[in-house]
Amino acid sequence: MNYDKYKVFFDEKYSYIINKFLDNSNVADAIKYSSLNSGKRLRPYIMHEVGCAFGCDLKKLFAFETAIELIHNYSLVHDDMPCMDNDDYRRGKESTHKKFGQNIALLCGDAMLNLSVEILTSLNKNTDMAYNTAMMYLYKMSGNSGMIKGQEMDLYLQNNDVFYCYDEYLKMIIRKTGRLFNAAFVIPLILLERPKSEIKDIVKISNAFSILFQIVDDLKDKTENKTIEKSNILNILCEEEINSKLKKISAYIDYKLKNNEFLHKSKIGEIKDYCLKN
Ligand code: GRG
Repeated sequence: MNYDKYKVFFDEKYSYIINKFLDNSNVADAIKYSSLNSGKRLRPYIMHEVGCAFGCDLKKLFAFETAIELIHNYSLVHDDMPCMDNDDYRRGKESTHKKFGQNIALLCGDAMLNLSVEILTSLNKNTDMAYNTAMMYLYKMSGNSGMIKGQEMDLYLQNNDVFYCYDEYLKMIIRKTGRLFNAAFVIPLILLERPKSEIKDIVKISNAFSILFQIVDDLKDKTENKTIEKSNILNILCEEEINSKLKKISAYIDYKLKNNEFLHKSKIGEIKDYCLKN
């Protein structure tokens, strides 16, 4: 399925499922406001594409596609709050705490994380060990040793006068941005109980993808005249060096995809090119 078709397909099902779980409340309204009808849906699309390439059960996988997007959305709601990045706008509209207040935004993020578990445990009944392992992987990647660790590293770098080089940047990015992409790439293989060697190879592609994605995102801060934060790559390398890194990472991803028995015909290369251009 191409990206535009997938987005329509995903948004329709995602919205239906989320609405089914929500009551009438401010927190429910904040969840709808922050997670429906917006966002690029890259993580679920990657998961779907990898799942299709490897022959995954798409019904089981869809629960994970929904869960990963909810986790991503919760992280953005919390990331925008004054105690974190303090952003007033997200996806072209007021950020959730600006619209609903900090207390509701905090609860909205917490509720989205919980909702992701509720959805995973109720959409698919009679699940097997592989399903449980995939769930464990998802929450390890998003949790304290994964995405949250990356955010903590980012905060430390922002708030302390420490030497900050490209290697430190990579360590932080691989966690903050990369762990959720790891989950998007790897979960279909866990569900299919593919061998560890294959998973290791996908993690390499996924790490390279995350670095490319985050570097492009950092560069946008300059073109959009936003404050360049201390942990932005623009504070570490000059633009010429950054562009040369991007070229190398992109070529590496192309090489790895070309040589992967399952992914060589997938749309992952197109998603990477889309990220480079947008
Ligand atoms: C638990 C208090 C608390 C906070 C969690 C972990 C965390 C805060 C935030 C990390 C999230 C973050 C800002 C990651 C950076 C990755 C990034 C550039 C996200 C934007 O992703 P896109 O471009 O967003 O895919 P859309 O809007 O398209 O979904």
